Amino acid sequence: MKAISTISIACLGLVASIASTGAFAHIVLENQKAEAGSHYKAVFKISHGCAGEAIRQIIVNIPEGVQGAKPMVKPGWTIEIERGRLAKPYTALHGRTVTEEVKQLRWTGGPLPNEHYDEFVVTAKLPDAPGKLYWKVSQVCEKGRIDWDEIPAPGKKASDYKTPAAQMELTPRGHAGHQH
Ligand SMILES: [Cu+2]
Repeated sequence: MKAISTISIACLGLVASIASTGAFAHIVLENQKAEAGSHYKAVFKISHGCAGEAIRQIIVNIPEGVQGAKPMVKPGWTIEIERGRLAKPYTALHGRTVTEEVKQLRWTGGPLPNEHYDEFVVTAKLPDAPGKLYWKVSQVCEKGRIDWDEIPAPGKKASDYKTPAAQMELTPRGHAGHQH
């Protein structure tokens, strides 16, 4: 009995602190800036269900140009990895030719109640070109789903949309170690 009430108090505290920090009650990335071409740990922050319904599945679509995506295992959730053929094969570490790439990751399980917070993690190599990078993510609930897939039109920002894709900024690569 005591343990249960402690947990629910911790949950309430977490919900309150998220609400106070923010504008963002959507699925967003923890770190929204990284160097182009670097190895990146994408942490997707999940802060609510679908109109009060618990989440049963999280779907992360891997953006074009992101290489070698790997989902972090998560107790209570099973992972599916969907791969697709690449139009342009590339050469990876150790001279290995890559003809297929991870296109989508799905975690199924939970449920993750609307009142709770959670994170889903992917590691991958980012594209080489600097600029904005958008990750389309979906949450599937006991009833209904939300697709965070809107990409801002020129001159607009994510907050202008109801269901914006998770976004980040790829900064130019550092020059350390380059020959000029
Ligand atoms: Cu939201």
